[in-house]
Amino acid sequence: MSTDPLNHSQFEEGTTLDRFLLETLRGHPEATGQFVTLINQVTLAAKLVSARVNRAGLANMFGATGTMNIQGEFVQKMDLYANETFKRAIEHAGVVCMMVSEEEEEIIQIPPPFSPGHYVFCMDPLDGSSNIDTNASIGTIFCIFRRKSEGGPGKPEDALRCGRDLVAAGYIVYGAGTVLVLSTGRGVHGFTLDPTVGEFFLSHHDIRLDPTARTYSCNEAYSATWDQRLGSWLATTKDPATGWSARYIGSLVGDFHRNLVKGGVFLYPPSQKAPKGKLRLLYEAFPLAFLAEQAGGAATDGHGPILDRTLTSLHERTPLYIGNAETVQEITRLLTTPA
Ligand code: AHM
Ligand code: MG
Repeated sequence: MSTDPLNHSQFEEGTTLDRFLLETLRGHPEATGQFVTLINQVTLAAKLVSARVNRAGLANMFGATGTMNIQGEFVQKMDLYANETFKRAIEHAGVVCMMVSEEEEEIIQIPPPFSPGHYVFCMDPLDGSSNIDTNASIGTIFCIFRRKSEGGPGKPEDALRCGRDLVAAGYIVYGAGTVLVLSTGRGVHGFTLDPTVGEFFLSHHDIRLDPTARTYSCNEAYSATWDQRLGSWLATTKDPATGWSARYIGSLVGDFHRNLVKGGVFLYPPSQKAPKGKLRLLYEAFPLAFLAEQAGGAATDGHGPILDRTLTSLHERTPLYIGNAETVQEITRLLTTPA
């Protein structure tokens, strides 16, 4: 029998996420029961949010709440629902010492009477939510650190970390179907929710980014104020002989998922509108960079690998170039070469 824990033949049709975790984490002493419990709570919240996203038009959940979040963006009703749902599903389980959310300025502490656990859960509860009224793909992006502090409530140092400290990352995309993509540092795997039985089943085993794909995703309307070297690179993709095409939803999780499955590169450079980039390092760039590297791709901020960065503030923003390794390296080389 193969000793490779990720041998595909081991995962017959109908492998649930739960079984996959139990089988792949067996024999890894660092994987405690707390980790599996945390992922189980994440899937519970994902099922609840998925059900609500599907019914949003009927449940009066479309549209904005009328308030702005700490990022200066209009909060959608579904943002709040997703934030509360993930918090409530996780906080009582005794598996995290704190959480961080795009929707909350400060660290989220675990309220009494619940006990703190080993992990730190960071999330964008509903990425791309401004697209919800149009039925486009949106999703939850998350990453997980093992705590650094010794016990008791979590501390800022548990989240202000280097991306290389991550132990797991993933996202749930609520699209035509609901798919959870997860990596615990041993490849990237996708699980599709069967809503009729309420289970996530393995559907995308060991996803690899297609290195030959020539698709880019970016908001090209901002390109006039990008670094000129990037503008020149973009111009070269317009030569029909190069075979490039473009796909952009305006939902990071939807765009990234498309590129992960079909191959491609996503760019969100600094622009006049967003001089430091728009995306957040901790709960957008870190998790997707972890997944991209695990799938054989790369992610940089235009200078170096995203995962080499150390977070200096919870909601720090970053430029992001992510996807096929070769294209990401080419763009990074261009941006680090003096003009
Ligand atoms: P959000 O987390 O508030 O939804 O914002 C991030 C979203 C990303 O999903 C997407 O890639 C980006 O904003 C789109 O921005 P733009 O409209 O500037 O192209
Ligand atoms: Mg987001």
